[in-house]
Order: sequence, then C-alpha cells, then structure tokens
Amino acid sequence: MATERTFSIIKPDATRRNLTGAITAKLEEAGLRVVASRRIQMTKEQAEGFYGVHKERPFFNDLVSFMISGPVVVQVLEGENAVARNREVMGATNPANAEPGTIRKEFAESIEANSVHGSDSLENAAIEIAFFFKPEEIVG
Ligand code: RTP
Ligand code: MG
Repeated sequence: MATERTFSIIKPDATRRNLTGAITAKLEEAGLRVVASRRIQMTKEQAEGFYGVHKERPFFNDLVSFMISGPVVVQVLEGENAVARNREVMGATNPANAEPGTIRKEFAESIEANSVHGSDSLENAAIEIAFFFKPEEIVG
C-alpha cells in the first residue's frame, strides 16, 4: 500500500446546500486527510481548462456552466491508495447507480450535480493538484 495524494472538488450543488462539512467528514471517515483546502469561485476559463479532456463530450457546456454556478471547495487528500479510496467513497457518477453510504448516493442531486469530483488516476491527480495549488500550500 502506498501513501498517495488525490484531488477533490466539492461542487456547487453541495456548497449551495451547506454540505462542505458533511462531505469532508465522509472523506475523513474513509481514511483520507485534507492536506490543502480552498473555497473559490471558478472562472469559465478555469472550468474549461480543468475539464479540457471532456471538451468533445455532449455535456461539456452544461458541465462548465454548472461548475461556475457557485462556489466550490478544492482540496488535496492524502492517504493509503488515496485515488482509489476517494473514488470508492464518492460512488458512481450517476447517483442512481451509487452504492449505499457513498457521498453521491447520500447527497448528489443528478448525474451532473453530483456533489464531488475526484481524480481518476495518480497521473491526473498530480496534474489536477498542480492546476489549483502551489507546493507550499499543501501541508502533509
Ligand atoms: P468527476 O470527474 O467529476 O470526478 O466525475 P466522474 O469521473 O465520475 O465522471 P466523468 O465521466 O469524468 O464526468 C465529469 C463530470 O461531468 C458531469 N457529467 N454529466 N449529463 C451527463 O451525462 C454527464 N455525464 C457526466 C458530472 O458532473 C461528472 O462528474
Ligand atoms: Mg472524471
């Protein structure tokens, strides 16, 4: 088992409903430690850049609009197998398919307004962390 860092976003549907603490508690209960955290209003340019891999997908414009519809909380999470552990506690993209006890099962509103983002690989985690945080802002 390796200690890893992954990148998380608490999305606008969740900050709007004041779920930042409840979601962070779920992450912590899953053994993940918040080693960096910042509440921001993403710009359109930031959201388009961050989700660049999805720019040919039919949902891209809606996704960008959603991600700038309110504040988000960007976080770096650290722990054993943090990338996979975080994906596990997040649950499936579509909350209808998410396992009981997962963040998306409990809190997500829809396949788009699904409360959290989590990196899908260690490589992408490093890229996504660097997109939002300077090394000195992360304290392990
Ligand atoms: P994320 O990147 O946010 O952690 O979510 P994910 O890996 O589970 O899902 P992904 O396929 O990467 O999609 C990114 C986000 O786009 C929105 N989405 N909308 N309307 C749709 O059919 C649809 N499909 C995806 C969701 O907000 C999803 O988390
Ligand atoms: Mg994804």
